[in-house]
Amino acid sequence: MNPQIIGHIDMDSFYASIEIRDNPELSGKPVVIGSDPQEGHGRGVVSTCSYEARKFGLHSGMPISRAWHLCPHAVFIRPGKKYAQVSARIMVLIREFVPDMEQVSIDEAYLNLTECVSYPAAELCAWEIKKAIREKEGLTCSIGIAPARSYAKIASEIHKPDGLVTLTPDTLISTIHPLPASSIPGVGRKSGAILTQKGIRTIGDIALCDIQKLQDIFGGYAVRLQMIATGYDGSGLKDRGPSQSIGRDTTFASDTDDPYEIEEMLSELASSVRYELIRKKARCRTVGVRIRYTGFITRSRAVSWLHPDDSAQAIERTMRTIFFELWSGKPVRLVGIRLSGLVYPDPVQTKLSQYS
Ligand code: TTP
Ligand code: MG
Repeated sequence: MNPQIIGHIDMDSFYASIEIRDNPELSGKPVVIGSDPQEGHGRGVVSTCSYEARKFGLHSGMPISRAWHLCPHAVFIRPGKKYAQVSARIMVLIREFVPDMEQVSIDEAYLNLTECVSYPAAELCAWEIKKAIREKEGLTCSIGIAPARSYAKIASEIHKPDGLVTLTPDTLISTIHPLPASSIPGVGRKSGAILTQKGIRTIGDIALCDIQKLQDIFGGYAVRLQMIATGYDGSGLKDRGPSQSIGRDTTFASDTDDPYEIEEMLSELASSVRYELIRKKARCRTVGVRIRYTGFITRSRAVSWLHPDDSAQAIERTMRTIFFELWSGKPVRLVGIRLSGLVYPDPVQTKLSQYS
């Protein structure tokens, strides 16, 4: 099995960027999303702010009155309702490139990039995701790629906004050790300040710190913290219960532009994923096909049915339709098929039907 490659994607100043996109006059200005500042007397907090506003010291969670005093000429906007819809569209887009993903907040997801096999290939996939989000949604994001979840999250922060940082097993330690200790997920502003007081400033300092000292501050989290700092964390995507999708892909021994060869391979993959579907006693709602051309340009599309199905005809027919939509005639390196939106039999219904 290949060693895992994990990605972390996080949209840049998400709510603020959506407002700026929808009102280009705001571009380049400090924009603050939050409650009404009432000329410095407002209650409530900053939800987020543009990177221009951050130059004045503003950040999420700051009292809105303080934000107003620090930057009274900023444009203050009340949070809108559209953010959830934009988020949902972005998550669908990301899933087209990386079906095995785990959304963790409105603008953040972990990606299992292991099937890219190499770090350069994972990076190309990340560039494509960034490009698609920019073209389709007019927004930028930052992506980190690393051997584990925690390092991917650290990496995505390094060159924000619009960053892409890859930490390979070889560069991991030398890159993360000089970073502030608060770069580790779970070390908040407050505990970061306590660490600084004790002379623990960087991730490297955490790695070398006496565990007892860390336990005094972080209790049970200290061991995990030091594990991350020393480069031993291996966490991947969280187990999300019964699998929500079944996917297979194959790289051709040599790249091919023969549509019959490609179709035949897809057919084989389709019967293999269908076998797995039947074995799980599940049906699926969505069939997705992925084609990676020579040079790693990847095209994928998914089609969903109104009713879940498990028949070979439905899966094959949908697979072929998508394939001919995606097919450009150029040499192909890899093809894949994925069944998602899995529906499992309701255990209560199944039991009842045994008696009827
Ligand atoms: P974040 O990803 O934490 O922040 P961000 O996307 O605005 O900025 P960054 O470039 O640093 O990633 O949060 C995503 C959105 O969640 C953010 O745009 C607004 C909302 N949010 C709140 O409403 N309150 C909060 O305290 C935080 C942290 C975020
Ligand atoms: Mg964000």
